[in-house]
Amino acid sequence: MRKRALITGITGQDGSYLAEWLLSRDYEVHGMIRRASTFNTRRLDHIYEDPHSIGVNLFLYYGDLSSGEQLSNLIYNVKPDEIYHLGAQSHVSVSFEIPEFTGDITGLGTARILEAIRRSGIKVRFYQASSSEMFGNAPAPQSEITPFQPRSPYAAAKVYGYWMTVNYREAYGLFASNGILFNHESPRRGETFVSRKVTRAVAHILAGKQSTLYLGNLQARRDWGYAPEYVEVMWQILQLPEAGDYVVGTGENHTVQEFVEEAFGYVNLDWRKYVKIDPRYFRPAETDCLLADARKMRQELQWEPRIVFRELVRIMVDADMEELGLTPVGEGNAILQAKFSGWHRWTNSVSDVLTAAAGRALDH
Ligand code: NDP
Ligand code: GDR
Repeated sequence: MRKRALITGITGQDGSYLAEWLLSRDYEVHGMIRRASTFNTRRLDHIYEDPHSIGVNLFLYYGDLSSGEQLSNLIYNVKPDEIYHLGAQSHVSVSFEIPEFTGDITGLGTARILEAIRRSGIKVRFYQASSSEMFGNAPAPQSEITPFQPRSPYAAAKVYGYWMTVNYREAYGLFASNGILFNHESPRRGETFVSRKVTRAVAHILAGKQSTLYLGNLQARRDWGYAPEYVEVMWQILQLPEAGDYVVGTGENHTVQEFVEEAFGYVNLDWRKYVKIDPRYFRPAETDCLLADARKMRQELQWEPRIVFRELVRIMVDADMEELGLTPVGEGNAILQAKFSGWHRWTNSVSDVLTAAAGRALDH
């Protein structure tokens, strides 16, 4: 029988890739989206199917993580086999400006779903999108046994969600797992996260549309991977015989400055001519150094990242160049063709789904 998955945060970077991955594995995919006055389904338009057609496998519903009642109704009506809880206010810097909202959506939102599952009595496997940010300034490398030291309202909310997931597993026997994912990026990354901010700026500078890139702390170190690989891992975690908690990352980290150097260097630009520091992008507290010790993941799931840092930067710069109508350097696209041509629902390149979808809207 066809499996049924419910995804919160389906309009986000990870949710959109996960929906594609699950559709390619013959799942029926259900997703919760927020009503907005502007279109927020851009990352899904290329896989959206008209509900009037026959054989539709993707279904979208309005809802919000602030409403336990809506979540209960959704879970009861859809009766999913697997729930991937990816919805969140996911921006660390923004969480300092809206800490209460972040706690409500990113923290309590998880409790609302877990409680809705418990009350429904439905046998379902639950995935919680936990984060390396929970480690804060705990010494690197960080593994499943590293104690959390959250350094932002976002990270504190994720620690709550993490422990609620463990608690529902222990208290009620729920199949509930945490994926503790380190930073993962892609051409679909939100434009205000540093990786995409940099690769977009490179393309805009080349196109003559931007002259300065304002950034904050260039010395923070992150373990950056490629998002489509990470959604495969989310699925793998829910296929294991037992629920558990897993660190997922590449085991290689770089400073923000190294990301900048790599992106500008790829197109032969001297980053020093364009990058300026704006203290407004400094955070009240920073997570300085994240590096995954993903040995458990490697052993239990035989997972190895295929796309490494240098390649990730090239994929993202190529995509942003294409999106602006520039001819990409091409190494990024070649890497994708060679290493990742499997289940992506795009035809020629990483960015054509974005440009093809521009201006289209879902019919709700
Ligand atoms: P995005 O910010 O791209 O996506 C977040 C999703 O959550 C969007 O679909 C957004 O909807 C939705 N959302 C936000 N607020 C609400 C709400 N009140 N009710 C319902 N839905 C809401 O995040 P990513 O895809 O990058 O990340 C997915 C998850 O994984 C998040 O929980 C994130 O915190 C976590 N994570 C991400 C990592 C990364 O490096 N990307 C690493 C570790 C964890 P809308 O489109 O309408 O804004
Ligand atoms: P992060 O990602 O906070 O790690 O959270 P982000 O890309 O926002 O920041 C990474 C590092 O870059 C520094 N930085 C800047 N960051 C932003 N956004 N904008 C800037 O101009 C800038 N300049 C320097 C930051 O200070 C930071 O050190 C992401 C999110 O996806 C979370 O949801 C997820 O849980 C973690 O990754 C793992």
